[in-house]
Parts: sequence; C-alpha cells; structure tokens
Amino acid sequence: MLRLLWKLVVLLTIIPSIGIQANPPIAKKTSLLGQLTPMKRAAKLNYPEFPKELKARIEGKTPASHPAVATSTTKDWGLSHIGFFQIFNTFLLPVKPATVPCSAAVVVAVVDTGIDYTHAELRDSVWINKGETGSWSPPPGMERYISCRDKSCNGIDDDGDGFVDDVAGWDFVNDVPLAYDTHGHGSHIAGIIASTGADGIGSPGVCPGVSIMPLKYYDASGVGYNNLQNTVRAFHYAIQMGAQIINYSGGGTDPAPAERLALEDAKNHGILVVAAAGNEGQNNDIAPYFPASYGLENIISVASINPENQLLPSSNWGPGRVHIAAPGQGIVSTLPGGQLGAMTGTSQATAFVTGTAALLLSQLSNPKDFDYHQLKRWITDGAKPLPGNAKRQILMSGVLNVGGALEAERKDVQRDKTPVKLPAVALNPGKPTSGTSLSKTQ
Ligand SMILES: [Ca+2]
Ligand SMILES: [Ca+2]
Repeated sequence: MLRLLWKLVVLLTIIPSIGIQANPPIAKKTSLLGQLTPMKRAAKLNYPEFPKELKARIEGKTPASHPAVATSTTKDWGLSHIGFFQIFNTFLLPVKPATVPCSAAVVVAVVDTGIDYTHAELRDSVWINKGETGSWSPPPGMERYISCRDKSCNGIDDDGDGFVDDVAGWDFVNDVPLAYDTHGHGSHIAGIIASTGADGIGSPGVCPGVSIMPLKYYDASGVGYNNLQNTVRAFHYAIQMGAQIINYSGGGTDPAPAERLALEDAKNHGILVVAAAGNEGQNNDIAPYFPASYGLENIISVASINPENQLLPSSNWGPGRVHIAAPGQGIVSTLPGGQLGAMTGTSQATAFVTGTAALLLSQLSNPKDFDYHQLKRWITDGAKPLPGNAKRQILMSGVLNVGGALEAERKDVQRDKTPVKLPAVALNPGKPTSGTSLSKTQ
C-alpha cells in the first residue's frame, strides 16, 4: 500500500495536472546515429526544385543515365574493407556491364533526414513513383492560371496512395513531397548505399544505380515523439510503395508498439530492415536499442568497426541481438550542396549492409522472388570473422564481406545468366580520413 501511495506521489509530481497527461504515453526519443566529424557544413538550404535531369525522368522524357562507376579512385577505406573491389571480375553479374552493377528495379527506402536529390552523385538513384508521372492538362479554362503540365506537380493524388504528388518520396516532417535533406545525415547514408562517385572525387557507393526512396522522418528541432510517429508513417509508406529493403540509421532506448507493428508488417511483406545497433557503447542484449533490438526475423542489426577490425568504443554490440559489423569510422560520403564529408557511427555501418543487400538483390533475375530470409542469411553467412568475437561473443556473425555474401547467394541460386566480366579496374583502396571535408563544385 505504501509503495502504491509513493508511486502516486511520484506520478503527481511528474504530471502537475491531475487527469491530464503532459505527454503521450510513449515518448520515444529517436536520434541519428552518425556523428558529424568537423567539416564544412552546407549552408542552410531551402528546398530546391528537382534538377533538370531528374525532372526529365519524372516527366518520362529520359531514362536515368548512369555514368560509369569510378572504382579507380576512392577516398574511403570502407569499400575496400568489405571486399568491394575484389568482387569485380570474380562474382559480379552487372545489370549494365561496365556501368553500374545494381538495378533500378530494386527499391531501398532510406528513412532518415531526406536526401539531396540535386547532388550529382545521387540524383540518378532517386526512386521515381511512376504513378505520379506523366503529362497532365489543367481543366478547360484553367490553363492560363496553372503552369504545371505533369502529374508530379498538379496537386492531385494521381495514384491514390494518400499522398499528393509523391513522385520521389515524402517529407513526413513537413508533409510535403520534396524530401530534401537540410541536415546531411540522410544524404550521407544514401551516398554509402548508392553514390556513383562518377567524377573521381568521391567514392562510389556499394550499389550505385539502385533506387533510393527518400523518406524524411527526422526533425532535429522536433520532439522525439514526433520523430517516432514520422518513423512509423515512413515505414508504412515504404511497405505500401514496394520497397524491398529499409535502411534505418536511427533509434532510441524505448520500444514503441506502433513501430514494432509497422516492422512486423514489413516482415509480412518480405522486407529486410537494416537497423543501426546504436552508439551508446552498450550490450544490446542487456540494454536493448530500438528498432534494432525488436528481435524480428527481418531485422539485421549492425555494429561499427574501425580499419583495424576493432569495434568502435561508441558502437553497441551483443551476440543475441547484433548480427554483423561494418565500417563506421570516418566514412566519406555525399552531403547536401554537392559536398562530400566524413561521418562516424553505426549509421554508416548500417548503410554498407543495406548497399550489400541491394547488390545481392540486383544480381537476381527476379529480385521480387526473394525476401529478407535469403538476404539476411547470405549477408551473415558471408561475414568474415571479427577478431576476438569467438572468445567474447560480441556479435552473431562477423564483419560484412560483399564477396562472401555474393558467394553465399551463388551457392543458393542457380543463375540463368552467364556472369559478365567487368573491365579491369585500377584498385586504389582508400585510407581512413581525418574527417576533413572534401568540397567540390558541380
Ligand atoms: Ca500519390
Ligand atoms: Ca499528382
């Protein structure tokens, strides 16, 4: 009885107004998991119009043109660490020989801060919702007042999915179609997955040419509860619109039933969810981190390592709930405003796993015939040992290895195509950066 009274006193202290809850019952603080290293940040940007190249794709005038992947120059150590360059000439079955190894038919939802869809290294990988493309004419008599002549800008939900003009994703923070990234995190994640690195300054992503669905949930100035609600809405959108992989480089220490239900729904749709293990330096088996720790079969949880294969001190771990490790220290990737820069955290490690999953799907003649079961198994079976893991049991498997995952896939899948060899590429594995930005003009 005394305990009950004490609880009541505590409750009244927290909630001054009896009967009125100050906050919703589940106020999960979601946070991003990639820490910006010192660098020149992009100036505050207003949401720009789509670039003309993307606009032409939206209007159905041109297909995406993918420049060749610049594998000869890279400033990043992550790709070489996961064996990316060894896959050329050995495993890879390029969808478009000598250009990009990944298929635009494979859709990866990046639930994050949006992306810079104007960035030269990202814009060709932006997912296009075909239901909101194509020519459109204003009603008779309205032509002179309405300049829009395309479904993407007519203010009508042409495909009836509940979102008006969602031609290239959705900004759930502001509830607008343009999911532009004014933060930097989402563009960095998208670049690790799919940057073309085409101009030789930046690094290619693991899977250039895959379709990135930008879904913006995170508002740095917003409260955690809103970020959580936006996360859940973004998950439902990704499921509804046919994403096969979801990258979630964020999270929090409190579970949320709505989030779990959304991810169960993703599981029922065969979607692989790649989630950051968290940057608390904790054992997730004891102190879980969500959504990585929900324990759903379709979630693969990712820790971060440095070039010496050591887990970063900030990285969470746990043999029960953390599956694999990937590079996460000083990773160079794309930033808004045509820039490049380095970030550190399990966010970045997560994106390497997502890119690998997209690459695996791209190698299949019928990607839609495969789901998270196979993807997760190929990725974990293909992992390389993490030194010390056998003794200390810090992860379920080991370190991400693209070749290992492709080999595991090849053992499973009888291909109906003859592998095509890419031209030889000059390998120049990068070194970890000091975290300085690499600005470039475009
Ligand atoms: Ca729509
Ligand atoms: Ca429309």
